[in-house]
Amino acid sequence: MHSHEVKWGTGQGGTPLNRERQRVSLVTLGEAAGLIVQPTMERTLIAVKSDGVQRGLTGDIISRFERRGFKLIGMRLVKPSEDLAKQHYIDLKDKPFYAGLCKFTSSGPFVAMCWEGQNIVKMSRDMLGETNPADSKPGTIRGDLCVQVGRNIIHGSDSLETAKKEVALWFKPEELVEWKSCMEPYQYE
Ligand code: IDP
Ligand code: MG
Repeated sequence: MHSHEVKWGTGQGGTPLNRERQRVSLVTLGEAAGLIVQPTMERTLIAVKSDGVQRGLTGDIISRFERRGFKLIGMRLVKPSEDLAKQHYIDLKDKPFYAGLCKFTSSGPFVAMCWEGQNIVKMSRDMLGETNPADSKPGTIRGDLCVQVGRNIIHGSDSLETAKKEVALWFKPEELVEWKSCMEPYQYE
């Protein structure tokens, strides 16, 4: 809950406790009416690629996102078609490694996940490390768990705009689950 994001009307005076009560009921009303959206909450596509799944690293990767405090709202284990892989990596279509990358991706298995959290697009990219594991710092996923750029085990959307496109590419709206985490008050103030 971000009290500073709630715009007050006039004349709400009274004790701090009363003001807090008013704030809470206004926020609840606003949320119920769909008027208050938490503007900094983001969704991103994180995927354990086939090398990561084959190497048994799916659990470790999920665990890192859970422990960081992000919320899993969609997950699918798939063997992507070559068309889907090509679409996913469309921005790289002119690169010499594009065909091999798409072929490898479509060999599956591939764990596509949608994660939600404040500022998650940038924070998850930081968790991944650099594209080339050789440049990735220890402590990052790629810096801890892999060696070569063509086998860098994980995908993460690189911008909010890309994230929206990629989440829509891998998930139908009904495959994303809206749920309230009981830990939220201990992760966000
Ligand atoms: P990213 O995964 O860190 O966002 P991108 O530049 O979007 O990196 O590249 C997508 C994927 O293509 C990389 O994760 C990697 O698997 C593969 N890739 C990128 N550069 C190379 C390369 O030089 N050789 C082989 N594969 C590459
Ligand atoms: Mg990328």
